[in-house]
Amino acid sequence: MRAMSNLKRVAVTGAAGQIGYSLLPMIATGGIFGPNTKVVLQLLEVTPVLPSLEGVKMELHDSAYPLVQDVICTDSAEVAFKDADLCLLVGSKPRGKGMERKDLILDNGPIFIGQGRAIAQQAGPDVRVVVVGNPCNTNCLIAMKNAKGVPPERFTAMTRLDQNRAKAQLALKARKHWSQVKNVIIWGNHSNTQYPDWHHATIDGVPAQKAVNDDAWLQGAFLKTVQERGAAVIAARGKSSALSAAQAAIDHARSLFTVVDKTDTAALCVVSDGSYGTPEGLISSFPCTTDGKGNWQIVKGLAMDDWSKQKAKVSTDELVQEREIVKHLLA
Ligand code: NAX
Repeated sequence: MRAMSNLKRVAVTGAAGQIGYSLLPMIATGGIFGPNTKVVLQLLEVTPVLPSLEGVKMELHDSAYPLVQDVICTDSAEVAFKDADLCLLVGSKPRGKGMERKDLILDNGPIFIGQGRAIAQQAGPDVRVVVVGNPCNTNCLIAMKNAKGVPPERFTAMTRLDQNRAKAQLALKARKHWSQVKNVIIWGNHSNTQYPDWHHATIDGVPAQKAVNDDAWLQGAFLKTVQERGAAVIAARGKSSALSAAQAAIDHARSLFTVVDKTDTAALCVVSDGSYGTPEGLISSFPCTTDGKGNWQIVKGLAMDDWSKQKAKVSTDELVQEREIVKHLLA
């Protein structure tokens, strides 16, 4: 068995973006690998943004983080992913005015072909990949398919922000603390079709449905609030979620490297094995446990009534459509 290294190489794409700016300090202070593991930050940006990335590097130096060993800035995916233990793929093109989701998908797809290939060629033998850049599920699928020789299980996409949002909403409604909310599930796509499922959740040990005691709210306002939260933050802040997205990326990555058991499962978008009627091969959100060594398992056998199955299907149907749109990019 290989000894666990106390130095990790973490590649972050889109590192000069707004999520990057919140995320890098969290990695630098041990948010993913803990307070005893040193990190090398390998930061990727598009060429025109390199001057701004240099500014971020200056600030990382000026913070004199004890854990940070080096900061590498580059516009080459091959350099950024060299020997990486973890690749956080945050960078992608934003949705322009009047742009349809389909155009966004097609615009971003090619980025993840190149990055998938570069990961296969350059990353470390135990690499794990977390895709944050939207449309994250389908981008993850493209990267996974183009990373020849890298096991598909190494690729995950992020619905942790949706899970955290759902936890917070349930806690606020039940007048409890969010740390007392366990086992909220997110099914499907990181989009407004996602299904935040409270049926297996507990709040302070009490089934969420009982603790909330308002089925109309759960099926209506709760669902909509979580599904539309990204847009609500943009409306309020004038910018998309960054701080909470960075925290979710940290939570997601940390949950791969610390044991997660059935007492509070992690929402991870992983390659479907057909569980819960999700078509095989899609990158879809499931409730997962992890072994703390970077490996996840989908929790099996959870009951879903017809209402829940229908809600989840709407979202997995959307993923099927997205896969169809990018099928020419799936090597
Ligand atoms: P920003 O536009 O602030 O930053 C994105 C950065 O990516 C830019 O600096 C850009 O130059 C860079 N970039 C673009 N193409 C690149 C490429 N080929 N290689 C490397 N870097 C590249 O966006 P930000 O707010 O940071 O959001 C980043 C991504 O996260 C977006 O796609 C966004 O939609 C997505 N989100 C995903 C979430 C999730 O839950 N999965 C939630 C938050 C966020 O909306």
